[in-house]
Amino acid sequence: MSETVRILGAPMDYGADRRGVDMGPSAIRYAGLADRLEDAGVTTIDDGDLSIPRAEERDPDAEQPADGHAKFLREVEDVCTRLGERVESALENGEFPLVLGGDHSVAIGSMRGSARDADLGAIWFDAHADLNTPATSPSGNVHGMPLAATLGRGAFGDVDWAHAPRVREESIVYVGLRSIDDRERELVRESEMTAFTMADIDEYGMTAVVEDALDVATSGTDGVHVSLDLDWLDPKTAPGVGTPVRGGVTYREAHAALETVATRHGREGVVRSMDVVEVNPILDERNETARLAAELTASAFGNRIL
Ligand code: HAR
Ligand code: MN
Ligand code: MN
Ligand code: MN
Repeated sequence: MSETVRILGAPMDYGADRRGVDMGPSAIRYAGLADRLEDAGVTTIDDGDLSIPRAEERDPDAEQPADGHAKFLREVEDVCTRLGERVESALENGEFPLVLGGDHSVAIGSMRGSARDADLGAIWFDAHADLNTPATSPSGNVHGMPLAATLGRGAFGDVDWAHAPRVREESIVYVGLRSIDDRERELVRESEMTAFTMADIDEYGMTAVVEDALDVATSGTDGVHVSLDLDWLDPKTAPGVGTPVRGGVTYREAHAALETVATRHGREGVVRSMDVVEVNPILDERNETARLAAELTASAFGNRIL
């Protein structure tokens, strides 16, 4: 039986400084996402986009935690609550929720929905650790905080992000980490998360790293959330992102990684949900990064040449 993927657009840019990432869902669709997924043998249903008020209409500091800074906290919480409900109902229908961001704070909603009825592991394909709390964040941008929020770490004021978190630190794995704030480095070191940096990819190769990551994320969990931040790739390959970091994953490595996920998913059905985030069409070159996002998503569902 073929898998049904429900596409959920979350055109949110509250979590990032560079405007434009709210156009990500349109750009990824326009780049042929549904066709690429059909090539992979998947049936798609597109839910369209969540309706999200423009940032200009809101005060980023209307509600702030006592200690620290987290811009548009209420707005992000509202979007993530609605998104989480959509993710949860897709899963209840037996569908695979695929969330298109938007900045990476949408992952708070994706993971909350995906973890509602399951113990969830996660693979974080990203240049960044996204483990800041409002108190440690150098920017106040929530896209640098989704893992902290999901784990129930840090004080987010009145906002109880995680509710009952069913994502445990030891089930979260970074792949491709290469940009980390000083205080975040301590948090990652002291945590029980597994971190494969770019240096680990150099040393062991992408396929071996992703196999190990899947072993960790599936161990003792009911399924895995795959979070794909396009700034994971090298900016020469994926220029359309707000926070590029050089020394990233190559085109081939990226496909190899998602193909490894697909092989394991095809055998064991281990992946429950996915998000594709941080595509910024304003900074992109001829929609290249959005096209890559569509292709890599198809690779994750088993698209192959032969
Ligand atoms: N660590 C920095 C901060 O907290 C940069 C945020 C990360 N940007 C992202 N997330 N695109 O992966 O502000
Ligand atoms: Mn990120
Ligand atoms: Mn339920
Ligand atoms: Mn990132």
